[in-house]
Amino acid sequence: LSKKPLVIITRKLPDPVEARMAELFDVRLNETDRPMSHAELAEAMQTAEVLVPTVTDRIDAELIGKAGPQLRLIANFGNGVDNIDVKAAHGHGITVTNTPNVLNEDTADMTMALILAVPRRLTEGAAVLTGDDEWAGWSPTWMLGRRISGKRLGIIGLGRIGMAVARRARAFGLSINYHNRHRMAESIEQELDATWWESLDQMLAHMDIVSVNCPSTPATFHLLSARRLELLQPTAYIVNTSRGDVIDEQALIRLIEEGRIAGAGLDVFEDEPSVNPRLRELARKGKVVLSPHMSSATIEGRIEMGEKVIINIRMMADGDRPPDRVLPSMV
Ligand code: 8YV
Repeated sequence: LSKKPLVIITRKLPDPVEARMAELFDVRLNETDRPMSHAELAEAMQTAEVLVPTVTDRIDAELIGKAGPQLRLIANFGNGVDNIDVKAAHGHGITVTNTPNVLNEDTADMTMALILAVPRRLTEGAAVLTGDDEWAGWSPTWMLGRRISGKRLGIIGLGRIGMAVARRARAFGLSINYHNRHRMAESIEQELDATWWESLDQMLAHMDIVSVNCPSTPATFHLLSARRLELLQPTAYIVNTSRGDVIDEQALIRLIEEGRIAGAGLDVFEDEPSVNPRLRELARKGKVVLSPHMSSATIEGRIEMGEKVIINIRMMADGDRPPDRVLPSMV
C-alpha cells in the first residue's frame, strides 16, 4: 500500500469516521448511501488500493478475479465476512480484515431484547396502544406470556458474541447451554456456568429458547434445517441475530404457522432486504418479533467499527500486519 492509499468506501459511514479517514487517506466516499451496483463495485476494485465494503456488498470470486493489481486490502466494515469470498481474495494476494469485538455487547443486548420480547409479547402489547382502538383495560387472563427465568437457553456458537449473550442471560435466570463444534475451555464453562452439548440435535430437543450466534459459513448454511427445527419443542422460541441463512427460513415459518414452534425473534433474514410476507403476517399475529438487521446499530458501535477499519488500513500502509486479518481457514 502507498503511505496515503486510495480508499473507496462503498456506503455512507458516520461523519466522524469519514472525517478521520479523509485526514489519513485519499478517500473516495459514496455520498448517496445507495449500495453500489455490481458494475460500480467492479470499477471501484479497478482503482482502489483499499476497498471498505459492508454487509450489503457481495464481493464474490468473479469481482475479485477482475480486481486491479493495486487492490491490496478489503477492510470490511462489519464483523461477519460472509459477504466476501475470503478464499478468492487470499488467492489473489488481497488481505481481508473485519471489525471484531466492538459490536459484541450491542449485538448481545439486542439478542436479549428479542429473547425477552417474544415470550413476553412486548410488540403485541405495544401495538395495543398504537392502534386505533381504545385499550379495553387490564384483565387477569389477558396478554399472558411465558416466564423467562428458570428456562433453558441454548446458544449455537459460543464465541465472542455468544459469551456476551450468556453473561446477560445468566442474570435473567436462564440456564446456559451451548453447542460449538469444539468444547470451550473449562474456565469459560465455569465462568458462564455453561453446559456443552456435543450433539446439536440433542440440545435443540431440550431447550426453551435457542439463540443463533455463529457466523454464516458454508458449514453453517441451514444448520437449523427443517429436520433440526422439528426437534424443537412446540413451546420453544428461536432468536437469530447472526445471519438469516443459518436457519432454513421457509421451514421456520411453516413450523411457527403450524404451532410446532412457539415463536421467533429475528434481526436477520435469508433474502435481505426483502422479508417474507408470511413472516410479516406472523409478526402482526404476535408470533414473531422482527427487527431490520440493527443489532449492532449504535452510534458508539459504528464509530468503533470505523476505528477498527482505520487501524487495519494504517497498519497495512505502515507495512505491518493488520490486527484483524481474516484467513481462509477461519471461514
Ligand atoms: C453490521 C453485522 O451492521 O458486523 C456484522 O457482521 O451484521 C452488522 O453488525 C454490518 O455487517 C455492517 O457491514
